[in-house]
Amino acid sequence: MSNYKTALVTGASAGFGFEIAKALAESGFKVIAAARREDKLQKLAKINPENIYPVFMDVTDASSVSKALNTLPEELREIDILINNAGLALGTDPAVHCSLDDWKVMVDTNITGLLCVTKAVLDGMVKRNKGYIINLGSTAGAWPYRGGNVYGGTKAFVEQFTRNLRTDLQGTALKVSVIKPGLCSDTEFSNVRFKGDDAKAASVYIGTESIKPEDIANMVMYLVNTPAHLNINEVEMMPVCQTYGGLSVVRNLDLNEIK
Ligand code: 8X3
Repeated sequence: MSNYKTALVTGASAGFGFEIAKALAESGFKVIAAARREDKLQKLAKINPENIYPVFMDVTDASSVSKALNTLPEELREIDILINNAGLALGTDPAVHCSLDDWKVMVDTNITGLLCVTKAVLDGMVKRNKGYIINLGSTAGAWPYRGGNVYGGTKAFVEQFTRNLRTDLQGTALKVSVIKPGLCSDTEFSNVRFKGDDAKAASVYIGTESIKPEDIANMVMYLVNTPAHLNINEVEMMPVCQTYGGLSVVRNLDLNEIK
């Protein structure tokens, strides 16, 4: 095990966050499992009550983040690992038909939320010269697809912020990585994206063997156990059944203005 002892995982109530928190706790880390849904956090905590400490946190609200961190028991105050996992997608409509409110929610959670939590732990990590921040990006941040508009934009932010954060931390022992998964099943991602239309959500994965939350948790465990001198900057993951879309061409396109 690495010399990291304490980990904070956001979005720990389901999906990647749940599995990452579970895997870290099973490996002996003390895990602060943060999310808004306390009932689901309690379920997680029951799996490993000794190592999982559930906390209510709304990552989009800096005061909620600081309140949660300020009320941690003394032995959990020094956070060594931050897994910035909380995030969501809403809709796959083309930009012209999207709701501005949906866009704002994605920006709030995927960008502002990640920044609120990062800011809250970074100072302590730098002072102790010890820490590892792992951000959950997405292939959507690197590879555009129809309907990915703002979701992909927020994940492009996560990717570039990770690089810039790492650059700013040069000269410290801190590590920063971004994991960019492609198609992942067995999470609530598509159910949230399609606003509770579970049939539509399930159809995304028909006939695929997609990435599972356990695959992401395994990758996190690999990263946190790398030797002190090694920083894995970026990990892009896709299931074997998925690959790049290629560039598309519309034929006989009408370029005349509609009067
Ligand atoms: C999840 C990958 O392709 O559904 O971030 O946007 S994708």
